[in-house]
Amino acid sequence: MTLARFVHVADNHLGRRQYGLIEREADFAEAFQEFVEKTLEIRPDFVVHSGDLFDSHRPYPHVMLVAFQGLRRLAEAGIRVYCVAGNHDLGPRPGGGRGSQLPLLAAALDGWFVDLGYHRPLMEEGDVLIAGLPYTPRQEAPDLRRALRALGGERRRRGGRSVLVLHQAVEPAVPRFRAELRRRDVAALGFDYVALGHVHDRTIPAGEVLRGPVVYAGSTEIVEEREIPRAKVNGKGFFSVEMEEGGEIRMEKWDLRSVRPFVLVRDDAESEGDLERIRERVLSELDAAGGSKRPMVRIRLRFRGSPEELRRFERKLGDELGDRVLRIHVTAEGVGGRTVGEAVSSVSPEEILEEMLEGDAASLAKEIYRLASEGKRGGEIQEEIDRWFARWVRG
Ligand SMILES: [Mn+2]
Repeated sequence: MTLARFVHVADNHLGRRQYGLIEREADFAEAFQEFVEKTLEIRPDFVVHSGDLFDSHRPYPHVMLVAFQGLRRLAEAGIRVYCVAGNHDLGPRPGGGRGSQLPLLAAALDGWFVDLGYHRPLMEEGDVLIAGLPYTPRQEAPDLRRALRALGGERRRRGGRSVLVLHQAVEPAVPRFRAELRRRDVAALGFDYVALGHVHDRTIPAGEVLRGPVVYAGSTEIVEEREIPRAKVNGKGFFSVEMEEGGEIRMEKWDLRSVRPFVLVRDDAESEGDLERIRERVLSELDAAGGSKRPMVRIRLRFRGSPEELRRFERKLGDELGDRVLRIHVTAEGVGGRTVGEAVSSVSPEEILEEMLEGDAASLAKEIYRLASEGKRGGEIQEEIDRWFARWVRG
């Protein structure tokens, strides 16, 4: 007998404007809306959301509205959403600590949206205990593990069915040196289902009936190019989960139709002949792309020719494909990693910074760009850098 049925979703990254394209921002909103539609059809007892609802801790007002309207539809259908903040949802709070938009949504949705955190990590929905903590960075992993042990103890004390919701890098999905937690430690806490976010490739359930699975729902759209190959095989979407009285778990995979198809071609090119071969490859992959939207074409070349040759190639492809694709984005790297040419419709400064820099440096550069583009002046930007530096030194 089924005791409870819920939906597990994560990493919607609302507001992400990939390649600076407004169409890509709309794609992320549409994937989220399709998740809402399908969830209304499923009519689960509740939803767990494992973080990164937003792409930024400062979403634009229209992006907040997309989130609010979708969540309100679930609320009106009597479906409560239990959410934790992901690293993208979180930003610095003046005076210390981290904050997100989730408390605002919780207040606006009057109990139908629950922001699980260190302040309130446990809730009960019917007979099911739901525990969750926000993203906790690696340098605070000891605090996270302590809090998890306490939640595991509380679960044992109460008994009954239980779900744990987290947004973390868990080994072995993530290599040990970048992970905050190990899967077997998480599994040992004894929850019937562990709903994870952060890794954007979804976990494919290993069988029909499971015990205590530790599962990434995956992102609902393609956030990073490296997700493309697995998205082609496994799709993008969310899970519905049935909890049986005896502790068995049955998962069902739901794919989203609105996800933008990608044609990704990485190749070496030394001559115009090679470019011709690559052009044919793009055309045949485009024929096989499928999907309900015009594909995004992404070509990454290691290239020995001239920038003129590359531009001719890009123009020819553009003329040929024009209305069959959303956009063609070609980057070419010369010998030694030097960029010899880039042909792209419109790229945001954030995208360029992301390509140029890595990790903390990219985040800091984007933060400074954002502050400057919001009209912040020297002193305020300086304060932000000081806060960043203080955190970096502590970490
Ligand atoms: Mn994410």
